[in-house]
Amino acid sequence: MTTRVRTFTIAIAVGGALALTACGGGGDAAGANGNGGNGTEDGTATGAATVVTITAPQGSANTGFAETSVSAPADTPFTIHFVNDDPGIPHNVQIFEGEDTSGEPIWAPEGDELITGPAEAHYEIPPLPAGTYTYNCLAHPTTMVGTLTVG
Ligand SMILES: [Cu+2]
Repeated sequence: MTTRVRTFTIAIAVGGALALTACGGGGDAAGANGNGGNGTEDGTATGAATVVTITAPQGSANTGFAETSVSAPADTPFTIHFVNDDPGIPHNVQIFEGEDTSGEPIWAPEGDELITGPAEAHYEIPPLPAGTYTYNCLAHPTTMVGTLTVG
């Protein structure tokens, strides 16, 4: 009879505490699935890669990127998903430290490659220290420009 009392106690605990889910009996499968969702949320927050989308809309040579400011985590590799929605016009994204874009970019696509819309590219950016950066398009550096905040 003492065993039954303990079983009840465990069932209540499973309902309220995620830690005990793994130890629960097969009868609690539905509850375990529900709790699994919470674990996924935690994993996404810490383990998934950051993807930053930067879009060149039609006419962006004159009007600029759709996103004039983006952010990324410090000291962590991230991906820029560059979407060129400008038919027949080549664009890209390159990154400069600080606000001065007169020198060499700290990151640019291999071979300074431009992609002609409609097209997409995934740029793998290495870890950057916290700070403010500027991105622009090699072909239209004064009109297509934005701020990347890393931190
Ligand atoms: Cu451009």
